[in-house]
Amino acid sequence: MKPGSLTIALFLLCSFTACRPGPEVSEQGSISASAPAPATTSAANPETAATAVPETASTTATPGNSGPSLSTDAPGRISEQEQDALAPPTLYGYRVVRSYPHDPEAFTQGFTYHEGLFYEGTGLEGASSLRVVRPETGEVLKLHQLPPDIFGEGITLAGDRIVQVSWKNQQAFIYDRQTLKPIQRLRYAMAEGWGITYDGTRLIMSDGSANLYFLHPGDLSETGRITVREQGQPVDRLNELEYIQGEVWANIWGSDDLVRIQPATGRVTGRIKLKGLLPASERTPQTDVLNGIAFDAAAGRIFVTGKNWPRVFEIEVRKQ
Ligand SMILES: [Ca+2]
Repeated sequence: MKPGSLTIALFLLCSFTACRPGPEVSEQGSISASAPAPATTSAANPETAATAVPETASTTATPGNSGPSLSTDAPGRISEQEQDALAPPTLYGYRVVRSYPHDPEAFTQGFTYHEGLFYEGTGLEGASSLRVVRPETGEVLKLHQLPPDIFGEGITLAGDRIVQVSWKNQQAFIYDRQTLKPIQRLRYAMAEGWGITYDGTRLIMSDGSANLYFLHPGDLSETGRITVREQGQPVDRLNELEYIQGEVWANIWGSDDLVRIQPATGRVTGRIKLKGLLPASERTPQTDVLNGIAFDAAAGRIFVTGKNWPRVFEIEVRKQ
């Protein structure tokens, strides 16, 4: 089977079985008008180390994003829509199709693919960068260093531009895709920036909570948000994102799992278990967490890597 065919088939199955809009959509105004503060996790300095997060880590409740409510017009029964919201996600394993070299000094925070090249954003103050990388060799073809006080986070392509967010600076850096020349800086309202992706119309951003924020690509104003839930429960620590054929895929910070999210509802329809992807023999004290999903839309290829990982893996997901 051609790589990616299974993934596409599963998407088609999803579209017929479980991708109808649910009750969780919350189209709100700007954060300042609708909520006192963006939701944040209680984990301290979550992006600087791979320490385990206590089980008590929780998400601040956000007005307008309460859990699925049961209907009152049909006592004792729940609607099909509500059953969907509470259904367990499909579980997937993986198969490595191929691996590519990756700079083990790259503290990967943003990762995407376009026309034969990886685009990668790295983090840490004093070491944050935006780079264009040749997949086959790992060669850095273009490099832009961020100011030393900026901790770089997620990146995405949006047309002929690249958007790179920062961890706590509330600033996004906009670049020309071809040259990496900085075009402008824009502010956003979320207290923290983690991951970002683009669905062709909207930027979609994570902030370490269970929320995804939809932003206007022109000025980063919020046009809506959803809370991501798995069987009705919020899934926080959403980190690096990738828009893949109508879904948002996210890796969960500190875990080896990716989740597949319906952007219209926030429902987690699938969970991909990547434990063991980077073999123990290739791990060093500097090796950090899984972080980074990229998608080759033309060929249906999925790539994943991690912070300071020596390799990028092209994977095929398989239903367990
Ligand atoms: Ca990505």
